[in-house]
Amino acid sequence: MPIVDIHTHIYPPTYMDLLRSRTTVPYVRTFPDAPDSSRLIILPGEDDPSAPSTSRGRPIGPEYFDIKQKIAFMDQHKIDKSVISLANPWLDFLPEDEAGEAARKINDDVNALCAEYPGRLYAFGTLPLSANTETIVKEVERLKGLKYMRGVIMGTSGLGKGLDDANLDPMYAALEKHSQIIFLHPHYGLPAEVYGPRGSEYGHVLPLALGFPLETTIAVCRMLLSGVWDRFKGLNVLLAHSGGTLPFLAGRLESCVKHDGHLKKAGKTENRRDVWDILKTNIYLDAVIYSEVGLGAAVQASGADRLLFGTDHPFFPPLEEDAKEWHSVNANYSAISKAFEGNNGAAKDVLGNNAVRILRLEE
Ligand code: 5CU
Repeated sequence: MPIVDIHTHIYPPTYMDLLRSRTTVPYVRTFPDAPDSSRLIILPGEDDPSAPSTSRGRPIGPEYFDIKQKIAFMDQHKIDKSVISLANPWLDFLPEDEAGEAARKINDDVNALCAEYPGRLYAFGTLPLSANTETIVKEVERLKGLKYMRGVIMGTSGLGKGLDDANLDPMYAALEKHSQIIFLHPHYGLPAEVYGPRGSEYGHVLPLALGFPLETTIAVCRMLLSGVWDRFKGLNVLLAHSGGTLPFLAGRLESCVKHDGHLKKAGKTENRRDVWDILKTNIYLDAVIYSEVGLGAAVQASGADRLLFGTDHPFFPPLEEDAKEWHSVNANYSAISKAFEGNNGAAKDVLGNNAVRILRLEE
């Protein structure tokens, strides 16, 4: 049985060049109080000069961009295959006239990295979402011809107005037509004010533990409420972090829909696909939730045949300098073994068989 990591990121050389050439978020820079340590600044507000130095981005080393380090990490953690993806914030920040070419270069770069390790690496491509829809659709079509590409990763901003924007329909249509899955991943979190005036005292904990999953949850609920899956019944989406909080909140979402007078008056409470149908038909969930409790909700919502192991490498490395194994990875392994105690078959499916089947990793 192969072990497959479907949530594992890289910043390929072209993208690193871009980050190093910039002086505003997202970028890579050093700070005067630590001139030898490059820091990756990607999240909104992370370069606030008043923030403590340890919450200014994160240290960045070759594990973020050197494919040999990805393979070494896979070997260390007994991972046979990885489906690598560009990490956030992808190309969201690029001007319209640069995005198309950047996407082509980065996707070619990532495809070439996969070709160095045939059978071990596959990838999700990235789309030039700040370009026009014609350019986006062209890239979806071009990705079909890249041997190792198995779908696309994207954030929640869409063309700038979110994923319930009807102007995204040509992209959804192209992705559905070419059977390309969307790996939906958060980046923007929630507005900093929700974390209160003491937010920066808590490092990255609140934005990463809560902002990220809530961002995903809101994005996917907006897709659902706007009828994306009523229009594109074959559109498949893999949700990061076990669906944010969607499995836990799905019942509440449905109840709110059924009790909404505005939706009823507009005729939107009838003849619609409900969240449970979509969770079991169009949505896949990664198993990057670090506990059997969250994993249990994911299994109940979508089924063990739609759950896929991941690590989030190179994020969440151990803080001890000499640690070889990553706690974050072991927490995900351990959650799977506890959630599927006595059901070895399902555990193996989540660890790898599902990914091989869903993402065609034997081709
Ligand atoms: O630690 C972080 O900021 C992140 C991030 O930005 N993206 C991600 O996928 N995981 C952790």
